[in-house]
Amino acid sequence: MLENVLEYAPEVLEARKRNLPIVALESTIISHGMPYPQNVETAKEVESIIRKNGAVPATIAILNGKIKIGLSEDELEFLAKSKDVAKASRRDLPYLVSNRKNGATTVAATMICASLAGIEVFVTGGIGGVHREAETTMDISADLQELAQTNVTVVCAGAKSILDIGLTLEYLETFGVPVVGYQTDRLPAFYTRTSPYSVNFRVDDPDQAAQLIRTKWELGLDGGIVIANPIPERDALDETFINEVIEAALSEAKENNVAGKDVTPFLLGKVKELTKGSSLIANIALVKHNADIGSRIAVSLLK
Ligand code: PSU
Ligand code: MN
Repeated sequence: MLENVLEYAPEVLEARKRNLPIVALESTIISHGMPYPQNVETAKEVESIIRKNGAVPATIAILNGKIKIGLSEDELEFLAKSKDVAKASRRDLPYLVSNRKNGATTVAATMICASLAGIEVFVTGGIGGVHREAETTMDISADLQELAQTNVTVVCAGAKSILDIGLTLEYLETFGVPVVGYQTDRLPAFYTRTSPYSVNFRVDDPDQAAQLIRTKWELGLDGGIVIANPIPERDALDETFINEVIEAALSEAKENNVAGKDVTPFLLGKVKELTKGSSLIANIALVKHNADIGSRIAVSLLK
């Protein structure tokens, strides 16, 4: 069954044959995370950064019910432009595949597909987490459960403070997911290089990251690892400014009774609107930076 559902791009197929490092990329960030045309431009630039470092990019999505491991330029363009591609997390995959639909994969779904394709490293912007007031809404991203069980390393810029970062760390601790700072002791908060929280461990180069990842899996400890890589200094946003924006976005979400899988896209959209585009520039910069570090880690894992 699986071989009929998984479809590799030619470049990725070739990389598999030659045992080259492959880096997975998600597609929700393209369809629901950034506006057109910056979304497709960023997706292409991120792929080229990965290639420059000697790895092969595999952007993942569901198209006509096929799990695509690597997308063509036309497919990227389609995802970037289309208004009605479903946001696809773990629970959505069986429906989208069996009904031959399209879906843009979240962190959780991208981890699942990467793991099916034997890909160990995945680069994105930020992970989902425990939302603020989750004690009453029970809104906890499926990304966290995926990190608990699926063997893929996720390179990101930490978690946005649209979330309750403290509770997100508690959840990850319970499920045994190491949160590792890349050249930092503080957990980055996406737009800012720091947050009030520490990471669990720190690595300072790709080899140290690769050793930790390899060791976890050799010990039979299933599940992912978060590599938290701070946004470059020059692209970081002012902490007070972004926190005010996030508070405003959160109260609008509450007023509008936004729930379920619409919460994160709603908040991201509001933040973008209220920062008049400066959050988008920061977002693009941090994803590219993650692609650079993530592909170096993927190369190191194959040494
Ligand atoms: N956080 C971001 N940008 C994103 C997302 C999260 O800063 O694009 C997307 C990712 O695809 C992530 C998903 O997996 O939102 C989480 O959604 P939810 O909170 O509904 O699980
Ligand atoms: Mn949610």
